[in-house]
Amino acid sequence: MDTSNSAASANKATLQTPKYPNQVTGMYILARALRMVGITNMYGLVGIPVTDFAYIAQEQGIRFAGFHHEQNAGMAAATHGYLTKTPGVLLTVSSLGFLNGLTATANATVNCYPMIQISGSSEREPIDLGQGTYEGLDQLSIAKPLVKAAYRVNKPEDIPTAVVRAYRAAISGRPGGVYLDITTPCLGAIMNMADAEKLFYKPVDLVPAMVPSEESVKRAVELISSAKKPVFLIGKGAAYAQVENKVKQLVESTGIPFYPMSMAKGLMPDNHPLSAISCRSTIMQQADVVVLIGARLNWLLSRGHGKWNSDTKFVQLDIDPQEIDINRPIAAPVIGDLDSSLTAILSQLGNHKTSMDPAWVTQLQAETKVKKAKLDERLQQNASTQPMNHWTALSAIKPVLESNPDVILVNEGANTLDDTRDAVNMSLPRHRIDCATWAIMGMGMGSCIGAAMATGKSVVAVEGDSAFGFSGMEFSTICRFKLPVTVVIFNNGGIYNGIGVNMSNDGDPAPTTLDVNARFDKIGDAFGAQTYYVTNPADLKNALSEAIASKKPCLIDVQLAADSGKESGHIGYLNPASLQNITV
Ligand code: ADP
Ligand code: TZD
Ligand code: MG
Repeated sequence: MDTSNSAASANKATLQTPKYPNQVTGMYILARALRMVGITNMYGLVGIPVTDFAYIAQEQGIRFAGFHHEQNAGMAAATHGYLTKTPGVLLTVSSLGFLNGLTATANATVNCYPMIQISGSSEREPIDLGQGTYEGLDQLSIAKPLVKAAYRVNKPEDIPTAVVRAYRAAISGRPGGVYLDITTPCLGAIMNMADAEKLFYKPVDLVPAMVPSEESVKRAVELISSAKKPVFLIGKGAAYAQVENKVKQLVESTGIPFYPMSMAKGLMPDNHPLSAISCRSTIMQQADVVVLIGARLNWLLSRGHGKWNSDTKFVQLDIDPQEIDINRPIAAPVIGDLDSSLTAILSQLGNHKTSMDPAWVTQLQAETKVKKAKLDERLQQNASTQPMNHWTALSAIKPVLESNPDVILVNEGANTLDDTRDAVNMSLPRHRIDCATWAIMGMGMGSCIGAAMATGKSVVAVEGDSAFGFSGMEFSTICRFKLPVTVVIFNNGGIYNGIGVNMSNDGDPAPTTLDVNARFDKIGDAFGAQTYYVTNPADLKNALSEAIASKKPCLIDVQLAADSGKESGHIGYLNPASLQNITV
């Protein structure tokens, strides 16, 4: 598209033609610099000024996944970062492409996932003077408040340094999203290959260990060993840090029960005898010492208030000192990377006797048994309901997923999220990826793609029909890349359900209403996937087993009843007080 010649004339560097291979441009330097720090994958959407760069990156051995929308590519990069402990990379064009991607980079920052968003940006002068250039936007200023770090590169000579800085910022300390703004002139600027070669270097110690102080470890160990009713509360920071072996050692050597947050499910198996996953309220009300391992005391834990006992003491293992004391006083903070902190705690704990009351474990185990029986009963009671509800569908899905433990489960929606999380036991670490800290919709297809590409494993997404809509077009990307991803859509015809009533009665759908008769399987057909439309649990079970076994893109449209599901799933209490009775 050529809307003006002013951009090209202002950018003298792009007017010259580089004589490859003696000369190279910023794009080549960027691709090489990314390879030098070990980047193997990039997710994005091309156009002016980054199309050539994506081609060169592919040539240089970076796998490039082209998407339909930048937010989804960003979700893929974030998931890649979370699963591999290396930054995922997102590539966007200027202005709206940048903004579309930035939503995912901001979400990654909130969730402590390492990623780098690289965006082309227009040349500075007309932006700074507000002269109306092609896709002109002061991107760096916009990104800054939403990301962990943001840098702009104006000269090709600076690219390798910028890439290393972005990498270190994304991954050191608390991981997060980093924005790297690369101007069009910089991407097109020409250098002699020989000079460019001198710029590259392999950075040393990219992820240094951060060892906790001895004093903090001593304080924590004394508190843990003096506790009568202790619990280890495990968050996705521990999953990210890949410390499952140390957590297992800690739990099994002390006999202390554990409680996993949603994405920490599977770090220790949900059906482990010391799992207290069903005892959330009891832990809040009765535990005397809670050890937070890579989990924040944020809204997902009532910020330490609500049901929590005001006498409960907290030990908190985290890499970020600013996380301490934010909602409740933390009696024993241990600041360090989890691997170092757990190593130190394990070596000290051996010298201490624990004081745990054995009745605490028996109590939690008895409660777990009762809760499990209730869950089984719920699944049983709904197992043959027609038309299906969420629990009918889950009674079919649960045994299939649990007998395929190495499949990564991606999960979003409201009831679809809450019920799937509660119903499906996980037994391996980093096998559950969901809408996480912000509880956002739209992470689904991107996360499937990121998970499949980062690990090579099979993925199953269990999606609400609304949730799927946010990223559904990327099912085409799943198909183009022939990924072993099965997308299961719970269609209850709406956000929360499909029975909303429009209070003006003008014939328009209600705000929560979508289409309970929609045939999502036909979307899959459009892209050549194996598809299924199922209306009963037996067909769903067969379809899911067959889909997983195929290791090909599959889409299963699960027909639910329109009245299945309630407003906001488990978190309806977060809605402001109702003004009038609405039907939803
Ligand atoms: P959850 O949602 O599962 O409760 P959060 O995202 O709230 O988990 O918390 C994750 C925590 O883990 C963050 O406070 C983050 O600083 C911390 N964290 C991330 N990586 C590490 C690491 N390598 N070592 C120590 N703490 C980490
Ligand atoms: N937009 C974004 C980006 N994130 C959100 N969380 C929402 C809107 C609000 N929202 C929820 O919190 S859950 C949800 C929305 C739109 C969808 C729930 O419907 P669903 O699942 O079809 O995905 P169920 O099974 O019908 O509850
Ligand atoms: Mg729905």
